[in-house]
Amino acid sequence: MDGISELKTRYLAAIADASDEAGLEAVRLAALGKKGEVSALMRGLGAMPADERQVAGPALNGLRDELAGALAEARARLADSALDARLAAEWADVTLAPRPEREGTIHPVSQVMEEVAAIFADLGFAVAEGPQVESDWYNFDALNIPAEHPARQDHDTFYMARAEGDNRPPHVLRTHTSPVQIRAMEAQGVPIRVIAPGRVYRADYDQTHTPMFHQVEGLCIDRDVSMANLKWVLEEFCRAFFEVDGVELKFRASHFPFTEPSAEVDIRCSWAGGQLKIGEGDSWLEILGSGMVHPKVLAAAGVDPEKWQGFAFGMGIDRIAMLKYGIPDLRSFFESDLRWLRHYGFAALDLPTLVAGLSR
Ligand code: 2NL
Repeated sequence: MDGISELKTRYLAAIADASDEAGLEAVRLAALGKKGEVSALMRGLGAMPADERQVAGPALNGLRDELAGALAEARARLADSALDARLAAEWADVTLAPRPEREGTIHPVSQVMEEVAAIFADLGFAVAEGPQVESDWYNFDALNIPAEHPARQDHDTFYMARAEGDNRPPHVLRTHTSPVQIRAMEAQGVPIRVIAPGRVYRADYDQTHTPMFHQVEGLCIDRDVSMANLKWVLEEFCRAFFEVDGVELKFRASHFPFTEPSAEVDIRCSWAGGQLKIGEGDSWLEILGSGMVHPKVLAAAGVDPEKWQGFAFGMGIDRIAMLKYGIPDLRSFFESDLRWLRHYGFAALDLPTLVAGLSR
């Protein structure tokens, strides 16, 4: 059959020549599509005399199968070369150095806690931690704060709810980290030197007070500890923390239920040009409270006040961080960390940069 071998030669050539999948599809339609040449010949089989059909039928079937096979092969070949072309065009250099990532940063309060812990570690103080939800015993009674004391009013302290009908005294969000030190004395006994940094809670919110803030307390109990030791430890701390050598502290008589005698401690400073400078000038700034641990507090912690004595102190971490780094409003800790971060030179985390990063 000359017609068939002509078709076969022509279509096999067209298939071999097709340079993309669309071209190949056009060849398929021309040969094997509903209106294709091969299909038309096959439709003509019915009208042929039987003897011719017996020859033409198998020949056309063979042609159709051969072209279909060639089309499938060509389709695979074109797909392969399309993939090869894409791989050549879109290669990635995995050895390229990555773009620099914007880094987060340690929060200034965390940083100051670390600084404080490191300074007291050099002075022989370990770090103690404890629960933020406390019993009223550890938070108040053990510290010689009586039931009538104003600090125990609903108004100043966050009380946890009790179940209906449960009449035990409610737990509180600790108002200071002193309970951690009571627990430390019970657990480790004396002599003891610890600091207790952490979150504390009071129902207060204004320019200088936030409902959650950070405190570090310190405790030193031994056979022969005096206020002179307290003074030296606090002077060493202030010298190291504020980085001023000739630091001067003033001890002002004061009152706390848990210490006797008690003293508030001021540090020499100046406000020249509205700028606070620690360690020089004619002004004094209160930085902490302190005193000799009250005998009733030692007894409540299971320590014999006839044999042991010592000092304790407490200060606000947010406050000393503000003094060291010049932040005017305590609320910036909650409402605008960016001010802090900029102060530390982390411009990469400022607002415009963050917003640009998000919309990219
Ligand atoms: C302040 C005053 C102070 C203490 C905290 C304390 C702890 C124990 C026993 C006795 Cl276990 N005292 N802590 C003592 C004096 C003052 O804090 O103004 N804090 C911000």
